[in-house]
Amino acid sequence: QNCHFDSRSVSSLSSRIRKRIKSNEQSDHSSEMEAATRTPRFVVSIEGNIGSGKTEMLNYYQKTQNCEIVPEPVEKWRNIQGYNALELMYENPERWGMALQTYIQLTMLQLHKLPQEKPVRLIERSIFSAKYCFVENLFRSGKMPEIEYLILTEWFEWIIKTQNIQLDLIVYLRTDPELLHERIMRRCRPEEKCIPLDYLKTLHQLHEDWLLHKKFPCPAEVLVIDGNSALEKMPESYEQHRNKIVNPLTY
Ligand code: D5M
Repeated sequence: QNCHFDSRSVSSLSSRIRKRIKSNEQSDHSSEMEAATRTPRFVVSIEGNIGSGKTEMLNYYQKTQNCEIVPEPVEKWRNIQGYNALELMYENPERWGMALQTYIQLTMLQLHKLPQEKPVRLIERSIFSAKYCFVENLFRSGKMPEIEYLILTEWFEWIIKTQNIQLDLIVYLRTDPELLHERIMRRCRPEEKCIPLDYLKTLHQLHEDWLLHKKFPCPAEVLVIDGNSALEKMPESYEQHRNKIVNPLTY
């Protein structure tokens, strides 16, 4: 099954969009903010394991006029005033996991809060996957002490409660870990050369638990796209789902 989007969720999605448009229209009368609040807004996060093709998908939709792209801030994680937090975490997760995850939580929140200029925003991952997949993985594998996990969780819950993070649709690029491992070895990012297959398998299971089995709170409808095709073939799937993803306001 390469598409997981039943008609019930589509119709509830459209009614949620209508409500959102209505509430944006209403807020027009009272709000001081100009164009940004007048435009109906829709936010989609592109989720998936490492190497699942998120960047390629964002690049593909970048050409769409009504759509803005917000990539994951990996370069920030690689250079905190000269420190490569991502590399440190891969080298010694017990020591650096908390530092990296605190910074990822901050930088993802900053992304979510960027003013939205176009009707549709595609964001690469989210503060939710950082917590439910990556932090959870560090904790469950015994690489993050419980006290650090609890502190991150308290921060996360406070952020979700107070920061009004909009997310309307999650696109899940669902890809077999074995294939991801091959792709990652081929792309040769220096930090990632030692990523074991087991790490990808655990992350895969956490994505499944979150987005399919709903073992963690799921903040939006989920559209599953099979990420196992060759990356050059993926545009066929992007086209098949174009309206749901980048034209949801007219869909
Ligand atoms: O992710 C880019 C790199 O960043 C990849 O090595 C995985 C890593 N990454 C992304 N998010 C996290 C969190 N939250 N914790 C730890 N490591 C993370 P890519 O999948 O290539 O976009």
